Amino acid sequence: MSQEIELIVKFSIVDDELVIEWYDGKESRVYAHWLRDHCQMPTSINTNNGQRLFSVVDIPEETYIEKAYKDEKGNVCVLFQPENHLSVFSQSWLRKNCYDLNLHFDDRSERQKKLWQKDTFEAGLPFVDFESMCNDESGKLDMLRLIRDVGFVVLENVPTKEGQVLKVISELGYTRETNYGALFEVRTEVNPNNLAYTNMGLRSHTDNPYRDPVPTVQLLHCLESSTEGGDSVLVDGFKAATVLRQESKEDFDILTSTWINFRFSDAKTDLRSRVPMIELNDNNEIVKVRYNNRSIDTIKLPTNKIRHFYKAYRHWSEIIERDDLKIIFKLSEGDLMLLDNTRIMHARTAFSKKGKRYLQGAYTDLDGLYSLLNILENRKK
Ligand code: NM2
Ligand code: OGA
Ligand code: ZN
Repeated sequence: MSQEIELIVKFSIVDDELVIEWYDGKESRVYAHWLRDHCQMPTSINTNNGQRLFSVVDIPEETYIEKAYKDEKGNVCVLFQPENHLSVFSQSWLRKNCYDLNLHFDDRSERQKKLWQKDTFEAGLPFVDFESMCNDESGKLDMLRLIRDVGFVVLENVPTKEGQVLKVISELGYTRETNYGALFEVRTEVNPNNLAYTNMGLRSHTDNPYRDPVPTVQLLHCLESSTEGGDSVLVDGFKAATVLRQESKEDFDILTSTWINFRFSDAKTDLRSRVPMIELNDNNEIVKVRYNNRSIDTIKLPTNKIRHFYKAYRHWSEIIERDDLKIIFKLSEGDLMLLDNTRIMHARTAFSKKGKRYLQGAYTDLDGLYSLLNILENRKK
């Protein structure tokens, strides 16, 4: 007898549901329309690519299960009327997919993350060697898992020559080109269009909140570093948001429900967005933070909301700057930092005019990186 047959002890039809008793005492109740919609037969899904061939409106509204039985292989066969449509489900498919046993897939919410603060990294930052990331599947896997779980990673020993940010992206996904170019140079400029291109300190921020959708991963590669100052600062924005929620649910609710405008403009560009600073999913879990004090556009709110908003906004900005949440370190020449720009806020301290600080930056997106991560993780199974 195969393993398949042992998963389901018994099943029966009760009203519009298939009721399944599992080997471990659990019970599932599966609604007829859902079961019909998830039919795995070649008439329902393309056998090569797994894509569904019909729409939910093609399923008769009056669909019901006429009978259900096990075939000789232990598969569960379900006959749907009025279509007279037979679907065959393997027991393992049902176990893996029954909606009352399985949480939906999620790689973005706070629930999936290892939230951190300063003391989390007392033993050292998450470093991965550049060569092992390029040449070794397990190096890539380590790096992608760190981005998913911790939200950042520092690649070490990246050659200090130009264009390495694009080389790293080509190993992982696709470049997200913006008005700043496919690649941008972060160094002091005369008359810059962005304060990043000065020697000023930059407070903790996420990049490009004025762009909708935002670039979800930022890369910064340090090619030269001989100035005083210019230290890097990182804060886990999801952790900071949970602190805000603990300290004042009211302030948290204001920032998740108030949409504000961000803007960036120069001679060639006028980017605008209207978004909340903290974004939740349908389960009220944090999925995105956006913050950049330099790029918040005029705040326009109803009169009765403005004071509450400012109280919450000040509270949030104060939490982001707390020392116990921040890590501070200096990127060395050859270090390349990758950040989840929907979660991690970054900052830098001001630096001296003496010496040289030269970084190259670029953006990519989490969807491409997570796709590769899923492929590599599936290979391990
Ligand atoms: N740069 C470095 O999002 C921002 O405006 C921060 C971005 C100019 C691409 C700086
Ligand atoms: C940026 C930025 C940080 C740095 O370019 O977006 O925040 O260390 N730079 O210069
Ligand atoms: Zn930045």
